[in-house]
Amino acid sequence: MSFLEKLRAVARRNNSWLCIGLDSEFPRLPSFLRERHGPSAVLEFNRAIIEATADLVCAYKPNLAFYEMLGPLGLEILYKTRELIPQEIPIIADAKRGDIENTARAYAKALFEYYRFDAVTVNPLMGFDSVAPFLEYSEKCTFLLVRTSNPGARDFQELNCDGKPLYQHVAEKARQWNTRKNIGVVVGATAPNELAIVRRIVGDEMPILVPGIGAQAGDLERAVKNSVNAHKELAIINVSRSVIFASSSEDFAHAARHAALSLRDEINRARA
Ligand code: OMP
Repeated sequence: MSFLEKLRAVARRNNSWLCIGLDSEFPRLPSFLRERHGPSAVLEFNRAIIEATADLVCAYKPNLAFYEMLGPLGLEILYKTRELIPQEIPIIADAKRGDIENTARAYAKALFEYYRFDAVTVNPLMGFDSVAPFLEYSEKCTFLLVRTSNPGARDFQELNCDGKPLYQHVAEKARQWNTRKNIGVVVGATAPNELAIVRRIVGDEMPILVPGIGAQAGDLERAVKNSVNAHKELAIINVSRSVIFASSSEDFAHAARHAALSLRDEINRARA
């Protein structure tokens, strides 16, 4: 089953285009969990969040940084987290890779074969040969950073190159390189106008991963309206901190569920 088939099936079943970012930064976890488990609290935290929200999401997106910061134990927790997520729910590894061809091949092998993630984020600025090894996995999806959500996105991504901003060239390349139908793009919710432009460039068959709602204050309604395709789908709205850290007390999983439920419904209202 391809990433797109898996994504659509879960989105339909859960009536959801919400992706929860498992950015489970150890120092931000509820103190009672940290005191009870030490760094392994990250796994217990993820277990509770996944159990509380698995019927409300279209995907999960762990950002590898929050696992790598714990050293080897963090990588073990990442691997085990992968196993906690029901098989039918796609997992996007937010790894933001990008390197020369043989190194990219090793990154792709690690993320797709060892960890068995369904999708990965890649920074495409090193060009096609740095992306190609990921694209060989036709059942997986490679999300290319096009227009990121952070303030510094303007430093390079909006520079005028040959009459248009650099991010638009990247979106055009994403479309050209998508011969296996396994590319997605990343555009921040903080850039709603650019989202609409990118949707026009990439067409209706490509998923757009949209981070920047909640802690980064992107406008959810505009982001959703501008990123969905003609069938009001394929916009994966990622929210991390404002869902998983909705409460820092014993009720944290319940609070995460509550936050996820209202975001899912808000996304659906904006799609309608
Ligand atoms: P919150 O701001 O807590 O919802 O987290 C956003 C998540 O999306 C983090 O894991 C970021 O690394 C990631 N992200 C962005 O915030 N901006 C981008 O432009 C791209 C990403 C990403 O690739 O997911």
